[in-house]
Amino acid sequence: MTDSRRPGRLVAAGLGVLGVAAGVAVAELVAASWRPAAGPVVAVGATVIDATPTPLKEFAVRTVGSADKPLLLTGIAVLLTVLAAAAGILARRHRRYALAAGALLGLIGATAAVTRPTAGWTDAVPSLAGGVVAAGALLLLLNSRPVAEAEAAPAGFDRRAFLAAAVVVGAGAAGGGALLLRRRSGGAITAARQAIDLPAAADAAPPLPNGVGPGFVTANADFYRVDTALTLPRIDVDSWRLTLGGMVDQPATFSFADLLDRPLIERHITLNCVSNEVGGPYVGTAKWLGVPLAPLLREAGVRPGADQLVARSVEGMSIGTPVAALLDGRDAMLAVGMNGEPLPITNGFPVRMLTPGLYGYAGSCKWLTELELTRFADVDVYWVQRGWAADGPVKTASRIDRPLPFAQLTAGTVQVMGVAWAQTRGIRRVEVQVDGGAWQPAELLPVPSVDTWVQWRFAWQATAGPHSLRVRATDARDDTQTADRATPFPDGATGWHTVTVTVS
Ligand SMILES: Nc1nc2c(c(=O)[nH]1)N[C@H]1C(S)=C(S)[C@@H](COP(=O)(O)O)O[C@H]1N2
Ligand SMILES: [Mo]
Repeated sequence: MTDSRRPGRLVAAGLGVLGVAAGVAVAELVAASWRPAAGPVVAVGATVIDATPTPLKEFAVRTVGSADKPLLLTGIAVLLTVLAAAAGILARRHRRYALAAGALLGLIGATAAVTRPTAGWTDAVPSLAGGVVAAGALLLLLNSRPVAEAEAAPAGFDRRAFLAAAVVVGAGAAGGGALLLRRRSGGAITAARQAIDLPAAADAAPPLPNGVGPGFVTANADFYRVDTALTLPRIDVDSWRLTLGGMVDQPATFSFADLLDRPLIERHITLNCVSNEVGGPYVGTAKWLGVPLAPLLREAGVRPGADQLVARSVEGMSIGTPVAALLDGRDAMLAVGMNGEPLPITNGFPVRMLTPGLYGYAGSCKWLTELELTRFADVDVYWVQRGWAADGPVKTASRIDRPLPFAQLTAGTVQVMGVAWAQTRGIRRVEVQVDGGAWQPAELLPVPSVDTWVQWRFAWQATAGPHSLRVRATDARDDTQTADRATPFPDGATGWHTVTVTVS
């Protein structure tokens, strides 16, 4: 009798996957309608990201770029499917495994959700609800009988198939509902962003000098994106607040309108990532609009001894910046605009910090919500906890953009060109070396300030054969880039960018 009720292994595995899918769908629906960040999939994914050792993160950024997040989500889905199938097979003999599977998944999701940096205890609710649903659905499916083995069932009525269909429909509805809710709230934020009419800067960006080459300003759509956010924080500007506190005389809270009421500055500034390899793509230049940070800090009254400004974002990132850098006269700002429009959501909407001359991880917190004046001795921020340098000054760097690596060229004059940067110091000289020969000066195109990259070009008389082209830059302090190769970890890559080409 008991045996006749027992589904085959394959059926049991399928029922396990169905039950868990129903649980996950319900958990995501509860989260989406209430607290999007508390969804188990995103919470577990974000926890995995934070727990990933730095070398592996580096490897991921290097090899898969921004595909790392979809890959992580796919990995979670595959693992969950395997676990669910195993739970179904185990529960076929002992029903308590269904309960154990529901409890385990619920607890994993709940633990991940409540331990996120900005979470509260109630963030456990979606996952726990999902766990209960998963266990319940699995038990229901396992306990029902196919018609062939159930004498009492009416002919043609397969109770298990019916239940399975019901669970599929239910899970599909819950999952679809969750996606719809997410999409709708995302759409509302996108619309609110588009409706924002940013005021003109009180202190506008100086016009770009004549002779600036194409590509000097990076379009928003082409601007690199580096962050740990598995799902984009979608912030409602009306309820958004920025608090300024810690070691200050006058703590303050700002709404978005409060910030826009202050005199704004507009500057071309090049931003780059400490994880960028020599020759890498994680660097871009935009025209930023924002509230200058130094006057804000002076008004608040920074107490003696406060040497670090910790910026925190809505999704829990923390970024520490030396107070000295913020008060030394550079154009550090709370940016609200990028290339003439409100900040794109990917680049920190509605407000991000931006500190010229520091790598993004040390001065440019996106989706900002809190500024705390503190000491480096008292607070280790996110990347510092993971071994990166507490201070993040940009190293002088240069890159060859044309010709592309392994290009096939024809003999004659070839325009070699690229960019070099040393924000806050400026670039004095760029030199090109062909096949290890003498360093030859490249022409520098004009720039609006020391805070942007410099475009350079070099007319090369190319002769037939394989060649290597190499570039190095010297900053305005007369420091030339070192030839020593260093990895991005822990404070930025060094070495000369080299490109190999063939001329015929
Ligand atoms: N909230 C948040 N801000 C962040 C990060 C992040 O992971 N989360 N990454 C930082 C890093 S490492 C860089 S290089 C810049 C990248 O900014 P972008 O994505 O606008 O180019 O954002 C910085 N600000
Ligand atoms: Mo970065």
